[in-house]
Amino acid sequence: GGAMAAKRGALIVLEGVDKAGKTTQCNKLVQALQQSGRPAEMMRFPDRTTTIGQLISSYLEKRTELEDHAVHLLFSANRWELVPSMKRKLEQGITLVVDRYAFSGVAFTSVKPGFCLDWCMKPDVGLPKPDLVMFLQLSSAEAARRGHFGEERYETSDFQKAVQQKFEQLMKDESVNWQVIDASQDVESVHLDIVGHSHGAIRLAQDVPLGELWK
Ligand code: NYM
Repeated sequence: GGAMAAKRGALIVLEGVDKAGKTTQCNKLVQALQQSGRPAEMMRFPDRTTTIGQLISSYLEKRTELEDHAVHLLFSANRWELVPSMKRKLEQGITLVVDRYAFSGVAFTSVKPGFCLDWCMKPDVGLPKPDLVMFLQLSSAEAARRGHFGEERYETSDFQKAVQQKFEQLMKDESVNWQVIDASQDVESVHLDIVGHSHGAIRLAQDVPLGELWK
């Protein structure tokens, strides 16, 4: 681009098992960034507002059945359909704070019988690569202490434990900028950790082009 091109925003993802506090922390991060004068917006996956997202939502609410491979591809398609608008916003200098991304996609499906990590990753290869992925770490005992799981599909303690192990495998991949956050701390302490990592990522992202995930 020309000398006047605006600095791009950063793509920041929060991941973790259910009850880790991702949504609360995404909201607080967006607020903190905006208050310090940095344009920022929150996104979440699945984005249940699109046509594909409505199919996913109905599946998660157990109102419909979908074949396991088919629903995996729908979760991925739901990310790809948002890519043009994500890229536009990042180019405009807006930092995107994303509640779940391809890592949830892989971790949740790969727990199902007959799925391997490799097959699960393929449809998401080439997505915009996050500049920072923060994994909100929470023991299953602590998650249980936070109250009952919901009624949606996958919301059982055994499934979540298996998902946690898949996340641990994904975190070995050093091509992704993972940061583990201790989510058992109080909300404000978790927030301060997250803000610290985010400022660093925003600064670094200004000078490097957006990458492609797992490519
Ligand atoms: N989930 C989420 C998947 O199985 N695959 C995906 O690609 C993504 C992004 O959907 N249990 C699962 C994880 C969650 C559920 O829950 C979405 P929520 O509460 O909307 O984040």
